[in-house]
Amino acid sequence: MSGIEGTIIKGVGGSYYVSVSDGLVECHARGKLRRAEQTPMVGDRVSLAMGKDGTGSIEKIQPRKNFLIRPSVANIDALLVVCAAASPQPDLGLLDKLLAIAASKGIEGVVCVNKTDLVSDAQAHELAEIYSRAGYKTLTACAKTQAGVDQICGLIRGRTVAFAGLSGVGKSSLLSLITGRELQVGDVSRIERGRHTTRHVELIPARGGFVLDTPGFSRLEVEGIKAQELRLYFPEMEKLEGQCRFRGCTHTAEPDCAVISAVKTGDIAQSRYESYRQMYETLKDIKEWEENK
Ligand SMILES: Nc1nc2c(ncn2[C@@H]2O[C@H](COP(=O)(O)OP(=O)(O)OP(=O)(O)O)[C@@H](O)[C@H]2O)c(=O)[nH]1
Ligand SMILES: [Mg+2]
Ligand SMILES: [Zn+2]
Repeated sequence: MSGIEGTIIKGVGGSYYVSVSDGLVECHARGKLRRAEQTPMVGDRVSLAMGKDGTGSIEKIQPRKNFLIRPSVANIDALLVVCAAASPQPDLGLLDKLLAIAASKGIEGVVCVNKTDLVSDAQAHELAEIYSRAGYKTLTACAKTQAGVDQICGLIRGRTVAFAGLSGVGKSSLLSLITGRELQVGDVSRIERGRHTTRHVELIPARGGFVLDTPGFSRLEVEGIKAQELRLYFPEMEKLEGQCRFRGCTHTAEPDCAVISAVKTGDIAQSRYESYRQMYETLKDIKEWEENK
């Protein structure tokens, strides 16, 4: 009876919808999972037992490769951090924060500059280049003309890719093109008043993998990262590890710091370094506060 494997794509009330090789099965969690305080999450790989009525029960949750808390989702392979070339203006601090969080969880961070129709090619390129030079896979796209959508599809190929970024950057617009499913697209004026259009968390099958819109992920906190490890989650700084005078250099105030030199020569983008400093200060304070408790 058991032995069917699948992936939870959404949870509604107490039910979970599990994608299996030949379709979708509505499931409930077994009491033994609840007693073990194992709550299934969207993205979980699970083993099912089928009941006579065609619904299933989740017998076992496979160990998670990683998970995010808000939104609550497991086993993400890549985080596509979407920004708009304009409208809304790019928030580089947020981009850098999302990319560092992804890295800290072992998730590949990829940058997508959308709405390239609103700026010159040179402007779009300049923005993208900050990230390609830092060592990220970087794409440009336009949901309006569908340019660049094929490259995003190429990124998915059998993997689970979460889309993140400020409200209004075009995540749902791109996802609609990729999945062929009509997702709610918001109008910018309403979004600018701070309301998110996208709400529930659901994996959508696409290109042999899954994609996921992450409403509210832009407000994510950097909790869980240690200040002294942050430098390892900025690839262009990680690359210079061991080249500063002091071992474990935090790249903030130490003399003969290879990172600070690289910022001066322009090899490391000023905006990236500023984001690092800002995150570092926040994380350092969290730690001190916890130690003084
Ligand atoms: N000019 C232009 N407008 C776009 C593009 N992509 C999306 N838009 C518009 O931008 C607005 C917001 O798009 P959404 O796809 O709803 O943005 P979102 O990132 O899903 O926003 P939230 O769900 O609120 O997080 C809509 O009016 C889209 O039509 C683009 O490439 N060019
Ligand atoms: Mg949306
Ligand atoms: Zn240093």
